[in-house]
Amino acid sequence: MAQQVEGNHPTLLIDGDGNFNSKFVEDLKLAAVSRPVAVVSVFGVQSTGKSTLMNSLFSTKFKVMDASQGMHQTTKGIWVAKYPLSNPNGGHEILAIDTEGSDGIEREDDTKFEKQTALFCLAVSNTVIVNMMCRNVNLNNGGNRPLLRTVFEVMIRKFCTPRKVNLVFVLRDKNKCPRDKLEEQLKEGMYKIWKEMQKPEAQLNASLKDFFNIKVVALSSFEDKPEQFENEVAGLREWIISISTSGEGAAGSTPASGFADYAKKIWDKIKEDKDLDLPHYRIMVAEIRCNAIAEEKYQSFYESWLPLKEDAISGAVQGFGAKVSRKIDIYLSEYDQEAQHYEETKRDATRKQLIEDIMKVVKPTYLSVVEHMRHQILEKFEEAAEDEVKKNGVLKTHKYIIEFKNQLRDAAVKQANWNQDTEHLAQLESEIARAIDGIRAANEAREQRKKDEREFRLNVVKTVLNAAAIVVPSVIMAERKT
Ligand SMILES: Nc1nc2c(ncn2[C@@H]2O[C@H](COP(=O)(O)OP(=O)(O)O)[C@@H](O)[C@H]2O)c(=O)[nH]1
Ligand SMILES: [Mg+2]
Repeated sequence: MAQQVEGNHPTLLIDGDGNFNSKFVEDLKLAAVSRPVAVVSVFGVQSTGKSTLMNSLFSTKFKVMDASQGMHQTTKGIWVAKYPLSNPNGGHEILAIDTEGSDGIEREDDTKFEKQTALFCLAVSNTVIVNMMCRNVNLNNGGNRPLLRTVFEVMIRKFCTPRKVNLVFVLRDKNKCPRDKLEEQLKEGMYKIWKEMQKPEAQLNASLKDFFNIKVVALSSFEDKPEQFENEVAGLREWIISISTSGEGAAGSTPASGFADYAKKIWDKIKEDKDLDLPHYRIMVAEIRCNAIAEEKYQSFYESWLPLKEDAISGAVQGFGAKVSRKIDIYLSEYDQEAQHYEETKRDATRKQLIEDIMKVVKPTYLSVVEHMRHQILEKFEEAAEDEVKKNGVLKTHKYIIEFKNQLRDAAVKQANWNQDTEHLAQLESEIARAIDGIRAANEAREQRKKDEREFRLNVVKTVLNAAAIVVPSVIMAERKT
């Protein structure tokens, strides 16, 4: 299909017959890229300078019509190229998508591919550029009205919950008509389409703004004022990259390596075209990205937790709870920072899962710390109990329970969803009660023994005395006889 290409050279993503080129990942060397990808695509009527604009914006080499060969379609299908200046140390990989354009005579009777293309671009892009000539803003076809209708319908019918796409209208060949006026006319046209469009029951009151961040810019002519055009494009480039990589319209950033799978899945669904139920891009991407971030944070936590675990297993660690909680906080706040732009419900669910996974690691050690503390307290109690009984005749257990309560507080992991303090306390109380029973039983046995010994001694004395009572008088008698 496509020859080996890289960098700013484009590669075919979907050909004019709707075949998906899975090799585009190799062509663009995307497989190993873990950075998120931001996608900018372009729509519009054929031969209005779309490919020229993308080439100026992203230093790509999409095919441009050679005017000397007559007006004909140059970009068949959907093409993709990498913006070569993506920051290699971070930030986003920027992909530019060029489409063949609408209303070309080549597909006069067939708007199916055009709709499929629109749907595909909306599903995978952070920013969609709608390219049109200033002078055509008010025309039906030149003003992209049929295309816009398609785009809006696709957006409202195929994505059940709103996802925001930056929709940037680029008006070409700036003329004397002020941009504000053009913007007003353009928006009027859009709101009219939106109002007239049949909406699904659930979306009757939906507003255009729920789906799109709409911006309008005008550019000087590339043909007549090339320098001005380049200067304006430089500003536009910075701005488009910024809105595509941050804020609402960027919420769909997916790792470049995962983009291929997603794009393929979307295209397969679009081609099946049964009542399309696209996996919500934002949610799907949030799931992929948040899981990846959570996995990384889990690993980092795990590594930094091991020494603490070793210490805890070999004996109770002073301030165990605070130490663990602090560590967890570090990785959770890193997660929050890195996942902040992704869809909220997925982000929160993944965060909850991350905490649960961390707790699964922490809990056995926490329990062994608690057990260690309980044993120590019990030993302390048993040692002191003997003395206390001797001194006061009573056993005071309260202070041991309080001490254990304080220790439990010290060991508590604040992010944990378990709280078994009551059980731990009950266990210590019953162990102390058992110990008290033991001490009582031992005391009673001792007392009994003493009593028995006393009685025994008394009996011995009595027996001796009795014996003496018999023996002594007979001895006296015998003495008297002698
Ligand atoms: N008037 C005018 N012509 C342009 C502009 N940009 C490109 N063109 C010319 O329009 C023709 C079609 O350009 P191309 O980028 O292939 O259009 P596409 O079919 O929309 O991708 C080429 O001859 C370009 O040189 C522009 O800003 N103004
Ligand atoms: Mg083109």
